[in-house]
Amino acid sequence: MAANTVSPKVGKIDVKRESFAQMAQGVKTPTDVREVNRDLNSNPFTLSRWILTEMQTNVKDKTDLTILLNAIATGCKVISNAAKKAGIYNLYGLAGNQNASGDAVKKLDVYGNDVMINCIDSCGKVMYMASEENDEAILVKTAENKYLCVFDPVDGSSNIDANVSVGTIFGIYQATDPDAPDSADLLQKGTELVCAGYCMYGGATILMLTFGQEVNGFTLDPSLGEFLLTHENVKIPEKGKIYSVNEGNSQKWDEVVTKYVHDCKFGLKPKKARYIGSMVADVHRTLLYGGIFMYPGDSKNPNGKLRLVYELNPMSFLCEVAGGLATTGRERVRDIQPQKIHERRPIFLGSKEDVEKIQKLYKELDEKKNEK
Ligand code: AHM
Ligand code: MG
Repeated sequence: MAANTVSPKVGKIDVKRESFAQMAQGVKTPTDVREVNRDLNSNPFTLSRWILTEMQTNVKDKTDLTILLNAIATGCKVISNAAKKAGIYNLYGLAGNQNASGDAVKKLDVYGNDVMINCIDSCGKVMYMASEENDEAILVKTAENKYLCVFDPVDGSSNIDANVSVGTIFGIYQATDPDAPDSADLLQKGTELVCAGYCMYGGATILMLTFGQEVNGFTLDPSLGEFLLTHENVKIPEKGKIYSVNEGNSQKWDEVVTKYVHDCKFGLKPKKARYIGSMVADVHRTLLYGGIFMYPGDSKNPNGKLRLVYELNPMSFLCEVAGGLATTGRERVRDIQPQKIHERRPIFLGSKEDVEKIQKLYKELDEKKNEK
């Protein structure tokens, strides 16, 4: 120690390091900040285990759906790995082209799309897929015509270069006639979804999934390479304290959205504003904390920005199963008959009471217009 140097004062907390084995036995840190879940360590509830259990109780065709879901989960793990290393392996930035919706495509979009297509293709149970990144339906000639998959491989990609959370959104439909393959089966209503989910690549990688009975969430344990059940039977609060919308578009909003957002800010109980600009992250927060996520139509884009088939329908399914609502303002999202793979619709999604309020405002506006 250098001469005249005074040692820093040592606080009262005696820091001890416990081994993983001690943690697994439930030994607490001196400050009791770390709760150890012994069940999780000694009896891990992996995604595969959960799928098989879920299938035993709720779903008939458990083998093929398990194979397909494992393929999707593998794709999500690979994309998660790439997202974490994007800065190192030159996956930031533009790929140099536009997708079917006219968005600039990022390198991670292209990589994520290849991963999802290859993983789903390899499972042999899906003859048709639709991706945000492909203009047309994707045909796997060698596969069985059992299921159809719709997905946005890397949603929120404008955020990628800033290391903000992005995610994969997916939905699974059943083929209407296995003996008569038809890409039109990709355009089934959201009410026909067999399964939907998203995987969020954030501080942790979390996969949220539903077959229609419950919404459950699984966090990727990087040391095991397995998704473990962490969010059981998620229920969205009846009413929330958060509103989430891109207010940069407010000049173009209609009177209903303008009034609703004004009420969120200046009502008796003002709400907090939170907007990430990654639908997966904004919806994930809405599912857990409640409130409303909106991407409304406006005077420039009457149908908003988000795509019905592979973004809105899967998210609406998850939200409804969790006890919330998802509407365009005038109709339930999942009741819409899609006409095209890439069509857009406005969306208001979240806590029941919050979404009902905007439905009521649209109803009142339409009744007033009809009276005239
Ligand atoms: P993308 O599919 O091209 O990534 O666009 C979808 C994203 C959503 O994740 C997000 O809710 C929305 O675009 C944000 O749009 P904006 O930047 O206009 O607020
Ligand atoms: Mg998207």
